[in-house]
Amino acid sequence: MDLPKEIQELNDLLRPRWVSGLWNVDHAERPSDPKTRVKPHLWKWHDIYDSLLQARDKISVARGSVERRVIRLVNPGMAETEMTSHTILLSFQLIQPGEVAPAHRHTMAAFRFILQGHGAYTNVDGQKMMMQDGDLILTPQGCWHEHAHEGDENMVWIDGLDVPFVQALHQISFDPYKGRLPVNESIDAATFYGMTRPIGSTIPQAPPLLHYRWQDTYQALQRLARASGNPFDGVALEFVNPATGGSTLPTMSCQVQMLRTNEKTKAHRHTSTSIYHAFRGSGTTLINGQSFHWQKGDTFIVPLWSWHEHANASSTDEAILFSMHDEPILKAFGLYREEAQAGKES
Ligand code: GTQ
Repeated sequence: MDLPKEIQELNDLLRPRWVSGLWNVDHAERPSDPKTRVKPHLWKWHDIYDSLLQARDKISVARGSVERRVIRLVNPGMAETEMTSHTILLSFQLIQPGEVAPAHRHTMAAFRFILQGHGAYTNVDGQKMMMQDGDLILTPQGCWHEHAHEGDENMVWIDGLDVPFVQALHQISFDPYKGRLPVNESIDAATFYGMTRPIGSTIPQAPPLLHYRWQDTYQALQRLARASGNPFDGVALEFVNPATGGSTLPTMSCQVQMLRTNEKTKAHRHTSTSIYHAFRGSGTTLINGQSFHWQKGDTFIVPLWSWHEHANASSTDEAILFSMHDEPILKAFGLYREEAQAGKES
């Protein structure tokens, strides 16, 4: 900006006092619509999986070296921070038979969505949860967690963490755990599942629900598919925290949706950012007029306030998208807005 001489002189006077005039604010930085550096992008499964395989041969997981064999999805608009969005870091993790990803805890909350393999478990504060593909497993902030693999084939899952949001609040903190994290045999998640507890148990309440099994999720999707759909998302479910009725985690909501054969949704946009993983099937998502074709294993991001609509490409197979959203943060601060595209055929 070319400022008149007297304004420049005034600014020069104020600068060493660590104050600044609001007249210096560029009006372009006050857009009527929210703006973001986050770019729409699609990561192909082959690139992610091959990166994990390359890392499998070169990175071994153990305390003292690398604690997690993790590949992060870097948003092309955020190369310098290597985050997936301004609120969420999405990564893929591979663990080999016999490996233990040592226990630690941190102020970031995490969820895992399991993609392939058998025989590994995550231990969260003593709850040992065997991982099966399609399962969703939560690690709320501050919980000790360790992953270990007792099976005989590689396991791969998605990690979603609220790292950039917690970082923006300057609240990152992290503690390693000394040794192996003990499994609490009395908190058998399979027995409790948040609904029952042994007679005589001294535990004051059922432990938190941290494990959402694919068989339950898929059954619910199939049941909903027979009943109704959502115009923007098809047959869509949000995973719920039964203790609060709210989202899975205070900062992140996890959802799953089925697009039935030939199903095409209507366009909408919202102030939250969404990341989708194609768990089954294939299709196309239109983001602000740009087509993103996805197949099983691909992951793509819809930045905030971007128009988007989904279509299942197949007339024979259903498509299933698992998705993660920063919507709870926006809602907590009264910043959530949603708009349906006007003038489109209903
Ligand atoms: O598995 O505990 O992708 O602590 C990033 C940080 C995974 C994990 C990540 C973590 C983990």
